[in-house]
Amino acid sequence: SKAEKFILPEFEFQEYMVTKAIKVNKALDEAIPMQEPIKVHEAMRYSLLAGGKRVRPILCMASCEVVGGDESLAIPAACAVEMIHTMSLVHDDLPCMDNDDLRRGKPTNHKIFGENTAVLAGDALLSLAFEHVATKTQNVPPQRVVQAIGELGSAVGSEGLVAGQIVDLASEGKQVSLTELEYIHHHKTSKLLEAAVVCGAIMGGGNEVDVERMRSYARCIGLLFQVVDDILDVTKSSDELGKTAGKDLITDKATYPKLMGLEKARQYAGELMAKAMNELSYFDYAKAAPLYHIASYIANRQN
Ligand code: GRG
Repeated sequence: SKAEKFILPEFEFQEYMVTKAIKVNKALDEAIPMQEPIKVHEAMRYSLLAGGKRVRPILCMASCEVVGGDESLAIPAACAVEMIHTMSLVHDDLPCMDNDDLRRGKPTNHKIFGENTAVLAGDALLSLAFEHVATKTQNVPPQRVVQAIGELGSAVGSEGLVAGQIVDLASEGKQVSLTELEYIHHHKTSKLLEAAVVCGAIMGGGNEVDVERMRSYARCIGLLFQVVDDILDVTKSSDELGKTAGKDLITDKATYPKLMGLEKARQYAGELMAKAMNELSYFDYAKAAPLYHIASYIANRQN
């Protein structure tokens, strides 16, 4: 693959991811103490602490560090991004949306707490995300905090996640063009990854050029994530004729390999990774190590 052409900086990637995830998990745990009304706080904590990969908060912290900031500046923003991501999953799983029973290997929020509580827990997580950045960020100029809050808002709203979800819902059972597919992925996946990375760079004190380079990096890896997901869908199903293949046939879901062919999709993934790496080349090589490795990981993951 294209990825092998890049020489990655030597770096303990696994250890880095685990260390960062532990910090994020601790901060998330502290962000929502158990208190009255018990039911909603329990529901919020259930999904937030259910053990996602924490890719978005880790990206936020890494982006803060690449522009020269201390990780601590970005931790509240990193938590906010994970709260938003979690609430989008809770609402996405509801019977009125995707109607899923399992998420992160556990019963979905509404299966445990009921639909009404799941809706409210999602709303509360979304509100808390903004409150958390506004009140818990320290040692960052207020103008930067306000800018970051604006980025988060636009990533979630009717020009962000909500836009992606509503276009996705409208496209169900229809033929989707490559342009529409890209629109859905860009809004459902890339926008929040972008906000995570951009907020990190803003909190870390990055200048405008740095912030825009990191935005471009984030867009590339967001799209890359989806293209690779689609490629894995095809390659997995041809290996084992497993569940994925069956599901695809039924929903007739549009994917990159279906719309552009497997080889073109692989080539596209390679180009996206190269572009992401190129944006990083403007930063200190050692400080950018985690971000190189995250891009490479997204490009080369096998499941
Ligand atoms: C945001 C107000 C508001 C409503 C939500 C439901 C909805 C609108 C949007 C759907 C967003 C959605 C489900 C996007 C898919 C994103 C995605 C790639 C999820 C998988 O992310 P991972 O792999 O998951 O990072 P973990 O569990 O590891 O965190």
